[in-house]
Amino acid sequence: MSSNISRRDFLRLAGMAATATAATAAQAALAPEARAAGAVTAPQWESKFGACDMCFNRCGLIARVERGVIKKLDPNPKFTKSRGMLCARGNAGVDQVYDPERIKTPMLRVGNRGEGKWKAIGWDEALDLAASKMKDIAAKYTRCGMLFSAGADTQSQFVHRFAEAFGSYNITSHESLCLLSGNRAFVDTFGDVPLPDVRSSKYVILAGANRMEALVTPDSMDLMTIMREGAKVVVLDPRYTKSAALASEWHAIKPGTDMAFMLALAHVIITEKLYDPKFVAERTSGLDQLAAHVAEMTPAWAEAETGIPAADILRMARELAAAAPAAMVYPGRRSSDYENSTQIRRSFAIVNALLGNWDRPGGLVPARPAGLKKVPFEPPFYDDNPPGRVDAKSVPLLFDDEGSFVITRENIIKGAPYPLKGWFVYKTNPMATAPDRRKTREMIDKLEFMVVVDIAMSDTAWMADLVLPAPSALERQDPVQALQAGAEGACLVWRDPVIPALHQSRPVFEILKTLSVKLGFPEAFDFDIPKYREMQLAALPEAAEILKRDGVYYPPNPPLGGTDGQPFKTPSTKIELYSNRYADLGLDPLPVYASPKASPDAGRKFRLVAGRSACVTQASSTNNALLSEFEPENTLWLNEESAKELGVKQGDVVQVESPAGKGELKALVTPKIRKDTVYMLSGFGTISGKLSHTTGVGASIVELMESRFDAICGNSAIHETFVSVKKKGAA
Ligand SMILES: Nc1nc2c(c(=O)[nH]1)N[C@H]1C(S)=C(S)[C@@H](COP(=O)(O)OP(=O)(O)OC[C@H]3O[C@@H](n4cnc5c(=O)[nH]c(N)nc54)[C@H](O)[C@@H]3O)O[C@H]1N2
Ligand SMILES: Nc1nc2c(c(=O)[nH]1)N[C@H]1C(S)=C(S)[C@@H](COP(=O)(O)OP(=O)(O)OC[C@H]3O[C@@H](n4cnc5c(=O)[nH]c(N)nc54)[C@H](O)[C@@H]3O)O[C@H]1N2
Ligand code: SF4
Ligand SMILES: [Mo]
Repeated sequence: MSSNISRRDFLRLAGMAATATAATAAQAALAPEARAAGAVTAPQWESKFGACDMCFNRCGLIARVERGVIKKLDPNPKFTKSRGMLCARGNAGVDQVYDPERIKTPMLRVGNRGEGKWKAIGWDEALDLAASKMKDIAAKYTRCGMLFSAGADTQSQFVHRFAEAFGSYNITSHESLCLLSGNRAFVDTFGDVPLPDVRSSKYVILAGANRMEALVTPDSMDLMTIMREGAKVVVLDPRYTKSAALASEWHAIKPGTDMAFMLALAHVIITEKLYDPKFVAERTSGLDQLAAHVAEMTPAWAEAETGIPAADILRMARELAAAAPAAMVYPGRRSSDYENSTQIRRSFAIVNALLGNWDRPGGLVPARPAGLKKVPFEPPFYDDNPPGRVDAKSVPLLFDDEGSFVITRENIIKGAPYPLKGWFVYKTNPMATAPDRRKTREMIDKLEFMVVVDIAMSDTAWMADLVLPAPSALERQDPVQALQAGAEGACLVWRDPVIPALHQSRPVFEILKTLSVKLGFPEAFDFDIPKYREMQLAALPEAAEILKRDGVYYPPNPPLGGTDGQPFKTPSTKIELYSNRYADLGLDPLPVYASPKASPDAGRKFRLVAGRSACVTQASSTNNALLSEFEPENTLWLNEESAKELGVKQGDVVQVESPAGKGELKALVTPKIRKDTVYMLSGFGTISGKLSHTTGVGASIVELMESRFDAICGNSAIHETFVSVKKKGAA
């Protein structure tokens, strides 16, 4: 909505930005031989394969490099997972490389925490310091006194490996702020996290997923294609998103009521016997209990909860069932919404199971074989360590390898069950992505040492003791990564530098390898990246050559249906409509619906929800100069009737307040959101002194969000906050 430049202008700007901001960087970037010989002798143009890193989709790309300067990024046509697309953020990847605000050298904090006083230091000093601080913490607080957090990245596996070798169980990632409740739900129902085969689907219900802006490849493009071919896409969202605008049908569902909608679908599907009887009898367990559970959950009942007309719910249930198994309740991705998100997502899984849309075209399909080998490693055992993670046993079904960032943070603040005093952060920015920024700050204040490896001075880096500069994905060599694309199968990508790393940046792999020597466990990193790739590809002898030739490799993809007759990885070996495991743990074995709690405070009338823009990645690409042309600041989406009641006009500055914090930003008065809901984009109102596009611009959504989490798995719950809104200066 805020975009006022065309796609063509944008692509031109992307090229120009590379030329302008790269002028000096170009000198540094030239290979030494080229510099010695004079730039004229360097090849004019080179095309090099890469994989985008502006989000986790890792779309295959071709970098056009002229004399050591990246001029343009294009999609790799052989990378069919993204259907030949490189999105706006992907194009703007050039600016991430040549961003003048990039961290250039290791930086040591010299002022108070968060004050922004830094001293540039050399790598030797930086890594000696990191090693000695980590040693001190291990000696004083055991090895579990260090927390390791790594975001979505091909090299994050090395952070996990390092943490294990170092001896800490405390590892978190972006996942407990993102998708764990959805994963929990599907693992506990299907025994696995299935993938949607959107391409062959005839009917898709998108609930709480905005695929036309929150891009997931190939799903986003496939939704467009199937609609052109006559498939139906239904969107349930309290906001009129771009997905809603493009869909066949949109319902402004009341936030927090999706489970009522799904249980009503199950009611219709069961009472009208629209389910797949053979599939349900042979492959699921608990139909009778489910039937009894949803007996009273009629479309009329769900209408009162969701605001969606009963006749529409009835019709959608019938249409969905008629299209099955080439139909789906889209499983979604981010599910860090509510305290009962695991159960909400279980209701999604259950409707899919009734329809028998498993391992068939157009339904949910199992992950396909990728053929990558794990690189083995036996972590040492330290007998003075505490028995488990700092967040262990905090919720009934924590994922042990991911834990819960929100609960870990709470326990660090409390110092219980044991003190945790050091933090190694790689490529994740919890100061901007974990709900309740003041709590993250409070946690950081308890630490004795914090080191952040990032490309930019994120708000998290801004709080650190030591900041280490990372190269972008266009400047480094990465291991092989397997990506899944529904029925199309897995594909493999890797990265080689398209230009030498700028400034003094060093990949986290090198940082960890050096630290592993200094800390006395060099065997954990007893390889370089080429050797590591070789080990990963041991079972795919032809893959390396094809990766070099095409920039992507497709392993053999067996046809769908391979799991027919096979047990599911659940305790009963069936899809569990009813979960005995949940019953044994004292959890509801079927998703039990309760109306969402009203605001505890009459003054705080609006539920605050989060969501994506196609031109912003999470909370951290907002400082990209090209992308900020599209999203220069965030605004508060406020329904026009609510605005009228509050006396707020288009563009007025409003004050938003919650028990966690407050913020000021301009109002976007719009019919595109429910009266009881407000929305703002994440990634603004930053505090870092080195994010000039976002610091002091708009408001921070994490300043407003309360610290809540899913009761079953500890995933953050970022839609549980009610806020008050008033015009600035109004009483
Ligand atoms: N351009 C872009 N693409 C991305 C990303 C990005 O940052 N930018 N991030 C990637 C990542 S990590 C993820 S996890 C995915 C996230 O992609 P999605 O899973 O699609 O998540 P969101 O964009 O957060 O969309 C959630 C939608 O739910 C709506 N909503 C809020 N409350 C409710 C409710 O109670 N019920 C229903 N039915 N809807 C509700 C919100 O208004 C919002 O539009 O996107 C991925 N793709
Ligand atoms: N308010 C709010 N909170 C959210 C969400 C939301 O929509 N709104 N979404 C949630 C979801 S779904 C997710 S997945 C999480 C994501 O949460 P985060 O993992 O924190 O994601 P980003 O905001 O993308 O932060 C990525 C960090 O990596 C840095 N970076 C980028 N490229 C490189 C590189 O090549 N090397 C290194 N070392 N660093 C690099 C960036 O500068 C940035 O600091 O946030 C969750 N929290
Ligand atoms: S969806 Fe866009 S940002 Fe994400 S990897 Fe693909 S091109 Fe890059
Ligand atoms: Mo995410």
